[in-house]
Amino acid sequence: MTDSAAYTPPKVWTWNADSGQAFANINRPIAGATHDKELPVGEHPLQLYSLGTPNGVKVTVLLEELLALGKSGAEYDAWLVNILEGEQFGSGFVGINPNSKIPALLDRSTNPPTRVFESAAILMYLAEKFDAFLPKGGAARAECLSWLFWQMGSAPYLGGGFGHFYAYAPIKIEYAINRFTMEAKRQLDVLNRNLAERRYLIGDEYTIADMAVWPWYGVLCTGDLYNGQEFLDVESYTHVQRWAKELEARPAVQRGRRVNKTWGPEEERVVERHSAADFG
Ligand SMILES: N[C@@H](CCC(=O)N[C@@H](CS)C(=O)NCC(=O)O)C(=O)O
Repeated sequence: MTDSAAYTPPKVWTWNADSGQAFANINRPIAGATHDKELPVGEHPLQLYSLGTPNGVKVTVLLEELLALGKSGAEYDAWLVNILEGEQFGSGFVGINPNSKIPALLDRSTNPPTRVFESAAILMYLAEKFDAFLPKGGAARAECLSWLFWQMGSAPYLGGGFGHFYAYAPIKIEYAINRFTMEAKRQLDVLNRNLAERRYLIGDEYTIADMAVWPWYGVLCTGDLYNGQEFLDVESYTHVQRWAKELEARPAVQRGRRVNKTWGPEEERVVERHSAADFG
């Protein structure tokens, strides 16, 4: 890697697969499959291909909440996609998500099966299919979708920006860390001000917007994301703290966050989920 202060971009960028970047083994400037691999299929109508990262957890929390509500059609098989091993580039996975990122869902209750990719699209699809956690219309629906898409637009600055440069980059670049820390803290303040006046993100109703935001900003404030709690002074976002603690006490959230998890204490991991019995 060149010294960043001395770097002059060439006329045309070329790919150096050994760039020394974090995740260089899976990052590529091209899309598409790298190898043939069929996806496994279980017995339930809903097949989820995922990993227990914040984007994956959004969907497993919703599925567990739907089941807790008694929506038995939401039974699902959650298969592990090991992104560090490049499994997102297998032909079967690319067939349901051409963007090669978890989570991806296949609904086999329709003919032909329906593929859904992008976590917010999956949340909306399931919320509409089971008629829960998404207000049907008017201002409440608009507010729910606004916070849902706020999360989708904001979290890449938290993960790909702050998280990457603070925790993962092989060199600490003050300019990049300052830029993305400023933005991460601004986003936390946006949430904190909203939650100062509301129990959940849109008011008194718990929705898919909370489920999308919690695995990122809730876990950042009360748990362990990028080891940045002290640096970001997360304790000072008291309303986010209160909301995050309320959500993490929900049994469905506790189950959902364990699905497709391959790290942390052994007893918390549910590497694949095929029935409620998998939670032990
Ligand atoms: N906007 C996408 C982002 C999904 C995403 O970034 N997934 C990451 C894991 S959290 C991934 O699969 N990365 C693999 C890769 O980039 O090759 C969504 O919300 O579904």
